[in-house]
Amino acid sequence: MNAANPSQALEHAFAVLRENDRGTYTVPTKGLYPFQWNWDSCLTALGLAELDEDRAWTEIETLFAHQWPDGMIPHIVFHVPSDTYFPGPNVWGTNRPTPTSGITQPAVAGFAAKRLFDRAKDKAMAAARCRALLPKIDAWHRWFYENRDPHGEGLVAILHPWEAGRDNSVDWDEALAQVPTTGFAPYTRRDTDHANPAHRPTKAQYDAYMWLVEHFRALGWDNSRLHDASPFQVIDPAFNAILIRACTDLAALADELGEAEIAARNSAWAQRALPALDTLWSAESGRYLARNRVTDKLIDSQSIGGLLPVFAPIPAARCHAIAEHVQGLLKVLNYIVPSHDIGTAGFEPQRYWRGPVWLVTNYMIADGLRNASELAVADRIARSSLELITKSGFAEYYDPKTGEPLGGGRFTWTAAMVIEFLRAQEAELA
Ligand code: 9WN
Repeated sequence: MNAANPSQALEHAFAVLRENDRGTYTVPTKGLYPFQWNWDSCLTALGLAELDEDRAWTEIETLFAHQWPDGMIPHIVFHVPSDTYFPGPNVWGTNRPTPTSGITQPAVAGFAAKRLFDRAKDKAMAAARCRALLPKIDAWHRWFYENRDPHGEGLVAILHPWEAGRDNSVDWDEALAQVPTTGFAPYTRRDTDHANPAHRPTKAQYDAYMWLVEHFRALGWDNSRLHDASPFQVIDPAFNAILIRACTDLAALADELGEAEIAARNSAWAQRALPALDTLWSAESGRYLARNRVTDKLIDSQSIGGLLPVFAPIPAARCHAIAEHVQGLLKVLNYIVPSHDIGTAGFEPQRYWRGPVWLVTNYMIADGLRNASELAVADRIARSSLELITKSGFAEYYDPKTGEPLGGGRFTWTAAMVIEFLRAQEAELA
């Protein structure tokens, strides 16, 4: 379904959200992803708010109703059974009242809650909903720093590529090579029934994903043990930057609502993490690099993970370098921002997180650039995003050279981001 003009695009985006709405949560797309995903839901709430503010808060509340006793928010909540996705609840074996996965995802909830609150037409309702959510989001942030930064360096590690939300990024290749790929139960993938296998992660990557799941399950999903027991511990600059932004936003929100302790704690986490994040900056690459915590080595990969930190309050000079880098990509690509730089090792324009464009990462980069007053580049990213849906509809992701739609169709967070980009465009014209 293509969208020729802004009002049509908005109607199409609302239709996709309605279609994927399951009452108290949304699915990313039917078939390929039939459950609730963590960061999809939080970003989708921004689009839902344009339809119904109450429903937008419910999206985040439903996710947080499945918080683990230790504070973790799982990356998938399996609300109702479905056999169209693998791995399902039995493989995870987390023993939760409503089954969930056992790993987490980027911590966008704090950012989303603040944005919803700032824009709320019904401020009294927004304040009440936020007051209930604040301690839960705060507990999740604490969980990150306690369990994923056990040695107190200010940066948290992901223990599974799915946690980053950029499943098969080139960033993980080196660390994933250290994960065994034998000794787990035979399995049948379901993703390749719904999307072109040539555009999805490889079998070798899935084998390592499954080894890690079985390893953590054998440790009883005890988060106090998983970090040190994992052969895969990677410090992703994007993941850390999103957490820093969430802590910063939660601190501001808590302050506004008179929750001084939560405000002080989250502000302190962000202040401690920012200089630590800066140690990942590479002047040569003009971006941040991931670090393999097991080997203590920086990972030389030219991915979008190194540009996404602009979403956090990083120094202006770093924002400017990232803006110039993104601008430069337009000389070699029709659509920005690719998940991996064209012309560098590992780039594949159609394979999942190894080259294609996603509207959610575009949104976070554009938001950060806007905050840093890099308006021209932010606008250019928004334009590219809207050109993509005009040409190719509401796909999961797009080829940065041709704009071809890839992966799942009628995708929820793509629709939500279109609503966001159109909203910003309208505000500028007003
Ligand atoms: C694993 C739902 C999710 C997104 C991720 C994206 C993809 C899942 C998968 O789909 O991951 O979590 O099975 O491919 O990489 O970012 O949240 O849209």
